[in-house]
Amino acid sequence: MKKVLLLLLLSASGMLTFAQGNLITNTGARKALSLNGKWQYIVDPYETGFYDYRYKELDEKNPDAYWNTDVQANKTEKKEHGYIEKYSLNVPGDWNHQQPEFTFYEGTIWYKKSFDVEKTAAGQRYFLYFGAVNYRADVFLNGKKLGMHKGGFTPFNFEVPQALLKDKDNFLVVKVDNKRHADEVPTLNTDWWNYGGITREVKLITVPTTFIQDFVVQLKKNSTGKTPGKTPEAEGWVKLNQAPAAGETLTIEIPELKFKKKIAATGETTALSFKLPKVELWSPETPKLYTVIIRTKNDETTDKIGFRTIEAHGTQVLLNGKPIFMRGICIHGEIPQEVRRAYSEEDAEQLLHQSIELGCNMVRLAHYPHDEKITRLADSLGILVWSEIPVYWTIDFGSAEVLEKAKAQLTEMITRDHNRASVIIWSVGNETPISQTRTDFMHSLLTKARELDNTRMVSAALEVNYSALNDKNIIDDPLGEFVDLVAFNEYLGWYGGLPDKCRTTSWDTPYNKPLFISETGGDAKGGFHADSLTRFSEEYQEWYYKEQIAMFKRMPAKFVGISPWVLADFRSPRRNNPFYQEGWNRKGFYDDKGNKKKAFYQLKAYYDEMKKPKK
Ligand code: GCB
Repeated sequence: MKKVLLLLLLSASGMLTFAQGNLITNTGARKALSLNGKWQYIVDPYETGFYDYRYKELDEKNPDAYWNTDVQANKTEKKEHGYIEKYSLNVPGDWNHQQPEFTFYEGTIWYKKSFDVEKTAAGQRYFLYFGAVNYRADVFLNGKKLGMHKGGFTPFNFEVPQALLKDKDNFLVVKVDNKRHADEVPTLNTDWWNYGGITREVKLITVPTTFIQDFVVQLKKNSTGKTPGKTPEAEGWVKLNQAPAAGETLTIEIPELKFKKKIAATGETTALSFKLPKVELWSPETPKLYTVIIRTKNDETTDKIGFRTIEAHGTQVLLNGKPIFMRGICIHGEIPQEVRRAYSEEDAEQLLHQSIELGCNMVRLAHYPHDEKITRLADSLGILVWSEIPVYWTIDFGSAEVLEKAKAQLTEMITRDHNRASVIIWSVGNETPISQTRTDFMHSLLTKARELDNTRMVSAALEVNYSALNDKNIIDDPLGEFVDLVAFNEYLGWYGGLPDKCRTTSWDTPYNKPLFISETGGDAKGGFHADSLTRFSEEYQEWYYKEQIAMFKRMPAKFVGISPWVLADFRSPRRNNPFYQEGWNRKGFYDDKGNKKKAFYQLKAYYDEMKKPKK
């Protein structure tokens, strides 16, 4: 009761950021004005543009507020802020890599963009859509606050009232603040770089008054049609932004399958269910995507969707009813060659093609939702995806408010990607320390994920205690009871002993569920060669994987795959060995220049072997 009361109070005071019920999906299919490109900025470490000298929030109309015009009304007016060309940043893109003085910056930067709109006839609505802003975004248009969003890796949109929009010179300002806080998600401590800024695309979307906000079209569980006499069956729903006029109908069309169905809308959300007798199933070998069109009287949206089923069945993972072994790799959303966040189609191509070269059929997009371009590309390349929210290490598990923040990010992640065939696992976190409070928190997230999507697996990367390692290790984290896949991070030979420890070590879990190694790895500086006992040498890392792979081959039958840590070296403020790390986590198979390390060939050989059908 107390918790509920607290939440009500918090939400009434506007402090809480719940997932937005109005998130628009499949935005690539929408008419939109791109607001990418150069934005002017003001660096504001003291947040002078937001608070007065008593540290009280400035009134909306206060001319000193940085969301208000920077143009002097007359020459006597005092103006202490201004946006000019000389100070501009590219959007999308983190600020850290764009100016040397921003490399280590954590705080507020104001972004400003002017734009013109060709307003269409009445009956249109406008939404400002952000792919992601790290971490807090306060958005203002023409001096009016549109809203605030927290969470650095998920999309959000705010409606722009028609009356606020001008034909010329709209003054759009976003206050971006990437300061870390103990009560945020992630919290103060992470093993990755806290890149700040408007890191993903921005656009102004135009939609009709009543429009298709979101929809799901997926194969029903256990309905691949592999069972004799069973026809593949799809189900899902279409969500309009508001209840439609009486008599509204929805049409679902999949032209290639000659499928077309018209149904009466039953309100804001209408359930779908239909048979697809001739559907070719999506899989890594045949990543078949179909054009799916959804229409109402005044609106239409088109997406490319693959149809497959995925489930944990006993101790196996079944894709379209058949057991699979996941040859995975963990990936950060970063392009090390340019020391920046990944955001473009080319970035997604680089990361996924490097993974394919390694022999992977799966990627774990760690430790936060990556750009939508990568899950879409995974759909067309046939790569399985583990997608995760940044509930990382020790966040404030006792806080009801933090739980709401994590749920908001989980909801936004699932909402954005629930039509991606590639995504097979929603992960609610990584290496969270065991306690009842933590387990309740994580359990609540797992329940939420299942409520939002019951067609995929749910999991979390668990950890092992290196100080209590035995020859026989049992993954019995109580969270194991609530996940579909028992996944754990294991660094035997890096954080615990030397790699030859793998020879006498075994792993199992008491849960009758598939077992997955969600991380394993060791640092090597690309180009540094020594004997295999020398830490940070390519030879040490190569030895590490030799021993690990021999151990994988002795894993119990419930072992369904691995996603080693990590595809490429990445920036981390925690890695300060001045000779080998210099601010980089060096556990990549590719170094920061894109060169393959020796360990690459170890893993590739193992994956090539695992690709061959078992005799
Ligand atoms: C882990 C974390 C990952 C780190 C990695 C490491 O277990 O999940 O984020 O970067 O270990 O290199 O220590």
